Amino acid sequence: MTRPDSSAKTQTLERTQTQKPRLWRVLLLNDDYTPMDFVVDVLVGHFRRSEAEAQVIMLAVHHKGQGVAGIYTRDIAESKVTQVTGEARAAGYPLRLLAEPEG
Ligand code: NFA
Repeated sequence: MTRPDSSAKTQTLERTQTQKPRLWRVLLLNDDYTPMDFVVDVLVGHFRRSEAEAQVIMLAVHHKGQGVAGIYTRDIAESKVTQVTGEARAAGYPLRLLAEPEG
């Protein structure tokens, strides 16, 4: 919809629908050293996965090289990457994660 601004020299575009934020995938990357149990614990503790789901995702990453841990808005996705990477380093593991836009 358009309506005249108070000056009547310009018009303002109005939209009824709120824009949905673009979503970001948090990817989990395989490596040779991070224990499988640690990866499963990360998926349960940070990505709201059940133990069974976490096992499936972990094994898919182990065999295929990478996989999706979860999908979030940009801020949440980036803070998951930062938090989990920090936990992995603190535990002495090289686990890598990254956030990428969907679509
Ligand atoms: N490949 C790792 C291992 O054999 C397990 C792993 C899975 C690591 C998924 C990172 C991501 N211990």
